[in-house]
Amino acid sequence: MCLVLEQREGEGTVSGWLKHGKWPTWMKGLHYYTIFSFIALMVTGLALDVPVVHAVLIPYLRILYDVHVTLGLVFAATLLTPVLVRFPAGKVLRSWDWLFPLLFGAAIVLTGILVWQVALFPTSWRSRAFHWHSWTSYILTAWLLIHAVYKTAGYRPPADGPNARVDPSRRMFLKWLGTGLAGTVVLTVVDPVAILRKVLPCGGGEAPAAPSQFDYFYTVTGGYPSVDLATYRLKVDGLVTRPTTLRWKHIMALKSSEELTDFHCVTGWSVANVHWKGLHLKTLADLVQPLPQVKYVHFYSFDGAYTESLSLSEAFDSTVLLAESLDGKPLTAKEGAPLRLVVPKMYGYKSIKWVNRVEFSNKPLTGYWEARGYPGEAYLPARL
Ligand SMILES: Nc1nc2c(c(=O)[nH]1)N[C@H]1C(S)=C(S)[C@@H](COP(=O)(O)O)O[C@H]1N2
Ligand SMILES: [Mo]
Repeated sequence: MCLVLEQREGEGTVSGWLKHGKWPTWMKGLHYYTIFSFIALMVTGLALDVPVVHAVLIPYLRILYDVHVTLGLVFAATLLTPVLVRFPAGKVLRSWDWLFPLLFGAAIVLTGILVWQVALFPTSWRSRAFHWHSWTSYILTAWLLIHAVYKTAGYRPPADGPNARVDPSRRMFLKWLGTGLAGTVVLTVVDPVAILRKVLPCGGGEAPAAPSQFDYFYTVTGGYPSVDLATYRLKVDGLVTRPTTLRWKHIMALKSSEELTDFHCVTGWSVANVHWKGLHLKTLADLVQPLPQVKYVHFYSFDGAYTESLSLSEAFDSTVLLAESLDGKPLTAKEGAPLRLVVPKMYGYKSIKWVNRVEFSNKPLTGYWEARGYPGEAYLPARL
């Protein structure tokens, strides 16, 4: 009888749940859902972020990306549930238990949105947001682990310490969430780490990254192949009148063009203002004279695994280059030397590195990533 009365006294209120140690089932469920979805977000996030893990999970990256975004959006919604919960007078919760996940959760969600909505925000925001997205996630993970250890050990913080009990009114909750969001915007726009590196003589060791520097180099074969320019050959064949094999000096003698573009990998990182130099596909086509029935251009890499394909009109777009130099320097092996495709209007996976064969064809070819679920037409979403 007594038990029933006590339960009723605190029914539906946070104070009641805590006082009687009885959280309603849905609230408990939500708490565990948030924790497990965060773990799932970390696992899928790591798969997308860490090149070594990335390389192993290649066939699943597309699905992992979709799962990551969906889980992230639901995670964002669960962060907002305290807005809906009634906090009556006398409620008791520990401040850091709320403050920390809210600040960092908000930062993670917001940077995630900046990364995901590639078309809506400037490229420089996207690249910074990508870094902050990982850092805030690692920090929240560390906190989550500490939190879990303390909770399982049954630790109760002293009443007057930094973990003292507080009264998280809805207003306070919104303030914390707002601080997280505002902090993220400041971090993303101002990029204090870059400023610190400039200001502190000892800060960071390496010189600050130039805006167009690539941080990530991808390969699907576990290595970066290299070739001697003296023995390098570019085969241009398929349905053409005059198939040919070009030596490096022939390629260098062809008319070259330059492009200043942003580069976006579908997994979230971007590089702003990349300066490419190379040749147009039209220049190659003029050499070999494709037959009228040609509809596609296929590209092959001497890494032995990667392939890509564009429709003839996509390939002849004036921004598409077979690039031999990046920011005024010849490509390095990691960057795809000596020749890589650059398709600025599409996601990075179209930009195949280490190209040694260009084939004009009337049949479509399923490229490396296309065989693993990525769309063949990889146009970036149009900027609004
Ligand atoms: N041969 C080859 N080309 C490739 C890749 C690869 O793994 N192998 N990765 C692609 C992807 S997914 C991207 S985002 C860009 C990355 O270019 P980077 O390695 O120069 O940063 O190269 C593309 N071209
Ligand atoms: Mo990519």
